[in-house]
This record gives sequence, structure tokens and C-alpha cells, in this order.
Amino acid sequence: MSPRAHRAYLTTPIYYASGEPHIGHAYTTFLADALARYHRQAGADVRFLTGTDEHGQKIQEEASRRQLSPQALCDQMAGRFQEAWKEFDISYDRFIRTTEEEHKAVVRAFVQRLKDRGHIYASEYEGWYSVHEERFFTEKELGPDRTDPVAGRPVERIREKNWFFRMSAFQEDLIRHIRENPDWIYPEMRRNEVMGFLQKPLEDLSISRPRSRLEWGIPLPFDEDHVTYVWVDALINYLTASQAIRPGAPAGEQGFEDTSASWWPADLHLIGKDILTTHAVYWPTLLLGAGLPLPKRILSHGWWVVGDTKMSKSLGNVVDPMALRDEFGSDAVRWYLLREMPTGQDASYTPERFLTRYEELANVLGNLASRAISMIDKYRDGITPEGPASGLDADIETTLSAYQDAMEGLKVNEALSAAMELARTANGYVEEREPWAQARDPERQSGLDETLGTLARTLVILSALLLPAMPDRMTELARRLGLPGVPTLEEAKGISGGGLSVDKGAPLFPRNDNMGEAASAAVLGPGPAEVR
Ligand code: ME8
Repeated sequence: MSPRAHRAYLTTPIYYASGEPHIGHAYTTFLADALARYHRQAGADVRFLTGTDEHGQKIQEEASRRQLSPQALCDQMAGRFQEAWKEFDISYDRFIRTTEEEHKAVVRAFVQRLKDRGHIYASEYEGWYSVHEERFFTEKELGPDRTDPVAGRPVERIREKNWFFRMSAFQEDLIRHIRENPDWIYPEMRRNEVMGFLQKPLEDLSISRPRSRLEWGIPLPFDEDHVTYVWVDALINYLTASQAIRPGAPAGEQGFEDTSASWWPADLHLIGKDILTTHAVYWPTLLLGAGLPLPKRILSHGWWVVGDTKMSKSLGNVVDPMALRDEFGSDAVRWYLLREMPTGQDASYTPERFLTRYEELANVLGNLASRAISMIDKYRDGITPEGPASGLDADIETTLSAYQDAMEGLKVNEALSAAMELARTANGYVEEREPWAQARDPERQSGLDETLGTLARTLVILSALLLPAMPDRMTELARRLGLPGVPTLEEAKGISGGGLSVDKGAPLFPRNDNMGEAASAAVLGPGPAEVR
């Protein structure tokens, strides 16, 4: 994705419709949103996809636990995700649900295509199955007491007829692809992990579940007694939403031969490290089997933990993004998650860190905006002076280039840090220039004009740089600077800072005495997830 990329198709995982959105889901979605907004600002044609994963045993079991039909549970939970993403200004273009008819048809066309190409066969399967992870594990992979190695839940011994995808046939092609495209999986640590995994012979992939055991899925087109394995169903969502496949069309015209008129291939799949194998091994081999192009890039980010403990409903330490939003506003939550986690690494939620990051917003950015706008109001009747406003141009240049490099390298946290550094520098500039002293001295009026113009210009640049992370507050900042909206980076560079009619307002990031308590209370206690 170059700065002037013509188009960018970005995806998040589709989240299980069996649980509430928490800060882990929010993080991936915020990251995708920030990148989508960055690329739109740079003039790219963007398609940003998110959604919910609605089939499989996990959903069926959660529905029966809540005494709901699976569809009713999914309707409810898809609504919860949509509501959350609305509250957080997520600019997705498409919210996919795997129970949509369109998706079901694409899944059936896709597996039929694999079958027609000779990559699917029937066989007996016996193995250790984890309901929680919805997959089989090998004896060697199992944890202590025969538990699944991911969630530590019990596994069951199961023997049944299954349909298999000849994944093993694509192992060499996949290895070659990863070797030839060293940036395909980011960060490198995750690429190495996949390469390590591929050193062992790949087993074929069971792609079906007997309907007698699992009703809630998409029936295979060539065997209605089996439903599609939920991971195969789920991965295909990226293709459905790309509008590449036309299931109703005659064979040969269903879009498998040429995807160029569609959004496929995706430019970037954003995922957590928990679902790396499914995205970097299952998905590409399935695509190779169908003869379709591979996604251009996969970003596998790290894990949010709480303190030093894994977040889990049963431990009762899940962090609720909505509770944080209610107290601090959506942008403060976006800022915290995006700024705190170095892309690819793990990070820990603590109320103290949350507050420190909020203070950064209030004291550095909020303070800069408030003092600059107040002084323009007080000394120049609310209109920014015309004239030279280049006091920080060298810093702006350096920031822009660091910011763009970081964004292109998917290091959103570093891009944001560079922008915040510019705000810090601008606060230093205020101290150095002492506009209040300039104001008192008739000889220094043009100096004061330059100070105020420079600050206005810097704030315009900051609104553009920080828009991808904080769309709400930056839109408000732009409004206070007398702009019709947040400019693109290119536009911002061309805005001199003079002649803007500013509007003083309440602090962009207000503070109150309840903040510490609110940051702690967002860590939910144990209990049913639907109560918040
Ligand atoms: O795996 N830290 O859905 P899911 C960081 N339906 N990110 C986290 C996180 C944490 N503690 N917890 C969750 C599924 N995530 C499948 C995906 S895609 C075709 C199917 C984020 O609801 C992270 O992006 O369990 C992770 O990969 C995803 O949520 C898993 O969401």
C-alpha cells in the first residue's frame, strides 16, 4: 500500500457472535479503521470490511445456553457489535454476517469449485476435538490433562465421516510464496512462526461436520448431510464481501477465473496472533486450491492482557470498551489502544496506563489547542493573523515524514507518537516565544502574529495527522479552527494558518474526579456477559 495507493481493501476478523465486544475486538477494529481513514485521506479508494462469525458449534451451544435460537442470538450479537462500532465511529463500508444468503451461496460455490478441481475427498476422521476452539488437535498439541492448547478447555475423542481438503498438496506453493514475499506476514516474528509450522508436513483439512452433530452451518452443496466447517465458512467472508464471486452464474462465469473487476485480493487482513494459522495457512491454501489470488498482506497483532493476566469472562477481567467510552469519550479509548500497543507486540490494560494516556491528550494536545485558540481570541479578535507562519515548519516536515513512514509500515502507534511529539514541540514553542509578553510590547506585534499563525498552522496539521485515530475530536478541532472539515494531509500542508476564524470552546479532553474509578470499573467482574 503506497501513499498514493489506488485502492485498499482492508479486513478485520469477523468476531464470534457468541460474546460481547471487548477491547481485544476493539483494538483490531480501531487499527483497521485508522488505516482505512489514513488511506482515504491519501486519496485511495478504500473498502473496509468487518462483521460477525455466526455459524458453528460455539454459537449453537451459546444459543442453547441462553435459550435462544442460534439465529436470534446472532441477530442480537451482530446488533451489539454494530452498536459498539457506531459508538466508536468505525468507518466500515460493509458489515458482513455469515448467515446472509449471499455469503452462504458463495461458500457453496467455493467448496463446489474445490471439489470440481479434485481437491476434496471423503474419509473417516478420528481425533481430539475442542468445542471451544472448534477444531481438532493432534495428540502432541494437547495440553496437560488432555486440554486444548489454546484455551485450556477439555477436548473430546470423536470419530466420523468427514470431507477433506487436500491442504497438503499446497504446502510447497505456500512455502515458496512466503519465501518470495518476505513482507507477506507482518511482523517478522509471526512470519517465522508460520514458516516453523510449515516445516512439518501439512495434514489435510477436515472441512465438514456431520449434521447429526452440528445443525448450525452451511450444508455442503455435494452432501447435504454435512455442514461446512465454520473456519472455512468464516474465511470465505473476505471473498463474499469482495464481490468477486457470482454464485448464480453458469459454471465458468462465476468469477473464479478473473477477480480483477472486484475488490479481491484483499490488501490487508488484520488479525490477532491467535488466528494466524487459519489465515496464513488454511486460507491461502484454500485460495490456491480454488485458483484465486492470495491476499497481499497479513498483519497479525499482539494480545491485550489485563495487568499480567489473560482476559477472560470466567476470570472476570474483561475490559469493556463501552464503559470507558461512557466516561472518556470514544476517541480517548481509540487513542489509548492505538497509542499503547506497539504493532505486533502484546500490551497490558491497566487503569493507570489508561489515565496516563488520557493525561497526554489533555495536557499536551488539549492544552495546546486551548491556549492557542484562546490567545488568538484574546489578542487578534478570534481571527488568525496573515503573514509568515513558518516557525515550526522544519518540525512539521520531520513529523510528516516519520508519520507517513510509520503508517506505511503499519506502525500506527509510532505514527501517533510522532504526531503527539509535534504537539509537545509546539507547547515548547509557546513557552519560548512567550506570546503574552509579545502582546504587551507594541514593537513585537509582527512577532506575535507569527507565533499565533504558526500555532494555528500546526494545529491544522495535527488535526489531519490525528484524524485516523481520533475522528470525533479532530473534526471538532478543525471546526474550532474555522475549517469546514478536517483537511487531508496534502490540503493541510497548503493551509497557511492565516485568516481563520476560531471558536473557543470547552476543553477537547475534559477532566473530572471520577476518572480513576471509571478506568478501574471498566474491568468487568465475573458474570453473564450480556449484562453491562
Ligand atoms: O477468532 N487482544 O473470533 P473472535 C487482542 N470468529 N486482540 C484480541 C483479543 C485480545 N485479548 N481478543 C480478541 C474469531 N482479539 C473468529 C475469526 S475470521 C475469518 C474468524 C481480536 O471473536 C483479535 O483480532 O474470537 C482476534 O484475532 C479476534 O479478536 C478474535 O475474535
